[in-house]
Amino acid sequence: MAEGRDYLRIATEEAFCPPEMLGVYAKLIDTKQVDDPGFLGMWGFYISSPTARTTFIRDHLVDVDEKRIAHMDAAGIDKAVLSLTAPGVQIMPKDTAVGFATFANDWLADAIARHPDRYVGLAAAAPQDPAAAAKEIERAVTRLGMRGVIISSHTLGEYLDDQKFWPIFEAAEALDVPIYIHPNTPNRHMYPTLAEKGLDGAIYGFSVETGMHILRIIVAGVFDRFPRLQIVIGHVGESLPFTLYRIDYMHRASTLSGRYEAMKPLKRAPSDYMKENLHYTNSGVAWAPPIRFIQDVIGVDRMMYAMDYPYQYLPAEVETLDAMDMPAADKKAFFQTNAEKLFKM
Ligand code: 1DF
Ligand code: MN
Repeated sequence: MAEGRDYLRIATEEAFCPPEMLGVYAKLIDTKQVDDPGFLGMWGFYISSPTARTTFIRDHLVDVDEKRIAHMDAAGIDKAVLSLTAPGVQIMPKDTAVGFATFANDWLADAIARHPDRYVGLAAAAPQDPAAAAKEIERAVTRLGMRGVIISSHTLGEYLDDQKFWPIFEAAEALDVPIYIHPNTPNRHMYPTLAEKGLDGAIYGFSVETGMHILRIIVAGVFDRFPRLQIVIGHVGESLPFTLYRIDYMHRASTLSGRYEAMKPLKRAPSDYMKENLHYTNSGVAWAPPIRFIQDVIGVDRMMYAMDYPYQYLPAEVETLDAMDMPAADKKAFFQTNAEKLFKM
């Protein structure tokens, strides 16, 4: 810890991939073997574009040693929670996905073993095979020491509110580890309208896709069935906290009028789950107003720091966040202690 600072900085949404994953993606793209225009649009670009930004991203996703540690040191990041970059194995054919999740988790465990004071990790899993995913989550947590699970929103257009995926929630709840629901590109029905104006990616489409996924999970009653389950969402809660009041109001209005077969009354209001089953990070948003807003409406103990390396590596953002006008105890919760508790660091 540097002088003048009484907190560690723990970054909680930090992406990596084994180099082999870029090879798998290149093949999926070349052979157009995948029915997901969001993936083809995003990774078709990132896999081969020669720009400075995309080259930086490729070079640093696959590095978990000298370059990444040097960047963490330069930005003053003490520890990182590493997770397989989106969409991870969720775009791969089922058998490939199951095998690659195991490979990626072993690869990450090796990296953590080389830098045990700097990294912890989240386990990848393949929802394409829910039973195998639950088993791999258990192996990765109990044998490899992973501190949670990473899921990149939809899996080939399917969402975790579908009960066939609930073994994943069951495993996470039983193991007492959180699931980080990271963005994926919007599903193939939403993608064209967003991509037409360049809005499919991190600028907006990621939040539309991922915020919807979280709401699907809430209204499906997942937290009534798994009341101790904890889910983490980035990008200042994919904007959901801002309209928390309206989500509650309209959920109540719709359930009272019985308008939707798929929207049944829940035990509690949506905002209750947002306050007791969700954790939030500021990934990609180095801006105090929405961070303080979430601390205010959700709770100081549920708002955590994330950089979103290597997609958004700006050491100056760390200084901006250090300088936030915020009580010292709340800033320490944000940068350090909330992550330590949730990820058992
Ligand atoms: C971008 C950002 C792309 C994130 C990502 O996956 C991603 C980007 C391909 O900036 O285009 O995961 N991100 O997490 O911020
Ligand atoms: Mn991210």
